[in-house]
Amino acid sequence: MQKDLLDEARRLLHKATSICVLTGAGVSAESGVPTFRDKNGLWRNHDPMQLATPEAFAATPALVWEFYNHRRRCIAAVEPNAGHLALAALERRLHDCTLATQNVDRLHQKAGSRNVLELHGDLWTTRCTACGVRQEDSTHDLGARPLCPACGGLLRPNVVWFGELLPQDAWGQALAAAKRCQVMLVAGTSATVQPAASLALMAREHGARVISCNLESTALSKAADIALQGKSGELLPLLLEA
Ligand code: BJW
Repeated sequence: MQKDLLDEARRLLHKATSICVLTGAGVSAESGVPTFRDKNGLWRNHDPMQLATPEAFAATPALVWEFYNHRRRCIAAVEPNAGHLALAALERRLHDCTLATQNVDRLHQKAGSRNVLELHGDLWTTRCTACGVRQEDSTHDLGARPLCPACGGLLRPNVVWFGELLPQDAWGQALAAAKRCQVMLVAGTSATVQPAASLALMAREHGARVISCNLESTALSKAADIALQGKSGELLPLLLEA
């Protein structure tokens, strides 16, 4: 059964000239990056509303920075897996391939993907809460109250918290890619967070076939044309090999 689905998905992907990919934390799980909502996920012991909202940062910046410094140390030590590499290879052989990721770990870029839209920002960039300046900084631990070298304001992680708008440029490009693609490939996301999760449905409304790869069944995998169950580090290379 899964073999038939895999063959059908491979056929669709090989025929397509325009593909949009949406990834989530599950794609980095095999690299050793914890997901959010799985039983061993980041939010097993933490309330997201106390760590991933602008209100939480305003109330307890040191606690929020402790969480993000921990995450920076974790991703500094990991490497892309076979799923990231398969997606990078797909981009190299296709003229129109857009990778929209909810991940903030930069592992797609480390694997060689170039056309990456970071819908939820990234962990290696800081943003000044006073003057707005963004700066790349690969220091693993920035301390409890990192300050802006330009104006002395408090820095925050350049990620998108609940209640905040997605970066409009990245979101606009992701929407356009979802609307024009023939196949939308969704991997490793619980598809619970909007508006990112809506990209796949948007693609479908515009005529794309939707393929989902996830360890578990999700609302999106139920709505997909083809739902493949398994690890993305195993499924994506099988699906995308030339
Ligand atoms: C594997 C695997 C393996 C494991 N192989 N698979 C309706 C419309 C619009 C907005 C909303 C709405 N209802 C509610 C909202 C607001 C909110 C929202 O969606 N809330 C829901 C939770 C209900 N959205 C927002 O606030 C967004 N902004 C917005 O909408 O602005 C407009 C607006 C403003 C004000 C009011 C209303 C609207 C912003 C969302 C920002 C999300 N940010 C986070 C944190 C980023 C920073 C950080 O990293 O700390 O982004 S939350 C967190 O969830 C993170 C992730 O990118 C995101 C998605 O998680 P993901 O990637 O799916 O991970 P998991 O853990 O959930 O799932 C992992 C999956 O992998 C599982 O399915 C596993 O089975 C699978 N898996 N191993 C394959 N090896």
